[in-house]
Amino acid sequence: MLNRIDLRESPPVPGGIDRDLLPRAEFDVEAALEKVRPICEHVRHHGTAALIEYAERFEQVAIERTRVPAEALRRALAELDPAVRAGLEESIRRARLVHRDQRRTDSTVRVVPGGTVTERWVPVERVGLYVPGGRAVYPSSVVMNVVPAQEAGVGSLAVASPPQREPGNDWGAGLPHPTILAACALLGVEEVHAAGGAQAIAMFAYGTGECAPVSLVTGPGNVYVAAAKRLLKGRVGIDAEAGPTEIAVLADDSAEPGLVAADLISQAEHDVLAAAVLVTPSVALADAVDAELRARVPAARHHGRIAEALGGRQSGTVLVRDLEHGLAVVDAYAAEHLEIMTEDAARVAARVRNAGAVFVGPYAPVSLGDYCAGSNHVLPTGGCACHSSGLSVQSFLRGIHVVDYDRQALAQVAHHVTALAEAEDLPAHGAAVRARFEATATPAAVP
Ligand code: HSO
Ligand code: ZN
Repeated sequence: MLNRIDLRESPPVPGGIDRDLLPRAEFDVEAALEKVRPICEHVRHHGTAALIEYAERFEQVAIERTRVPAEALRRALAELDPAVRAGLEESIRRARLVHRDQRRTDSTVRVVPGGTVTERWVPVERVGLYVPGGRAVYPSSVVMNVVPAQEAGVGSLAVASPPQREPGNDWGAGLPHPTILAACALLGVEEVHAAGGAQAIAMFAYGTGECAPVSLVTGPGNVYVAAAKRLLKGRVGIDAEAGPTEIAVLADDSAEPGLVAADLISQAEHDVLAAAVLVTPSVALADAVDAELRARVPAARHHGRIAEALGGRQSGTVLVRDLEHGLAVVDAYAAEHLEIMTEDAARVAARVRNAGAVFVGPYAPVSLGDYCAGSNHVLPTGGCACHSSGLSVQSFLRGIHVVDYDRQALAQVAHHVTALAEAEDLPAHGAAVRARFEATATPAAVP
């Protein structure tokens, strides 16, 4: 079922593991850039009119405005399935617990007497959260984006999600999916726009008559959304260019093959490009997981895309010499989600360096984290976990250094500034410091 990559005999390379041997999806953001550029320009110059035009062209739905009326948000919440509402409420409650704890407090360091540096944490003023629509309707992603932004203290929050053509009820055509609207209403988000794809990102970046520009855009999306983020980065901040979802499982003989298979399938369910990777020193486990997959995939509702994802070059079983080697492989792979299904899983998990999120032992499947663990599910993909983190309160804050030195404290260090400025051939830098003392100072104060 899964491609097998046998690294047991592979010689070490500089850095330990040859990443090119590991499975990984092609996600060609570069190629999408050229398609996305004119769309962004059109939104920049024509605002809402461009968004109306693109809703017609890409979503085949006529809209008159992007802003969702408050009444539609209220109605969506009133009509939400009570079980889904209860699930979302629990998801929100747990996410708030975890994200509230991520808040930062300002701190002041007294560098010298009379000289302090304070780090002040200031929330981004206005944020745009993109929530995909179409095949992927994820109210859980509304929770994962909105909760950290709110806990960070972001004052102004706008959500965008594509307008639906066939809403499945009698009132929602041209609006985002009703469950998305209901999730927004539950979270107290009042500004929601029916806008999808690259054009939604451009709406946030440039602003339109209906949507004020934002400073930061977050949220997952397809390759066009990722390309628009890359294009407009700088004009707006972005969280990450989210790629297809990934699960890696580091497992030994103690793992239950049925659970490993169930978890690989759970993320393969997202997308034909989703990646499911098993890393194990046990050929017996690899064989047993394959057998479980063969039995389980045909019975799954989305068996077509699951089979394609599992059979794709981005998925596979990597055979390693031992758990030590396995840890080196999962670190080199830097999965979005990494499950540890080994003996003494907590100890093994503590040694992982690169992963978006780590799930420890048989009772912490990735799908728990997708909805109700309290952790965030917007995580770095495509190997970016070796340098980036998932969405958090920190993503919505800026740390501002406030430098406060008095005359004495500046005098004490002035000669060092002058020397460094001279070394960089920037004498005006040194002069700016000396000027403080030349005008009013007694000569003795000048170093
Ligand atoms: N596993 C996805 C998130 C998600 N799963 C949303 C279900 N709904 C990426 O972390
Ligand atoms: Zn998921």
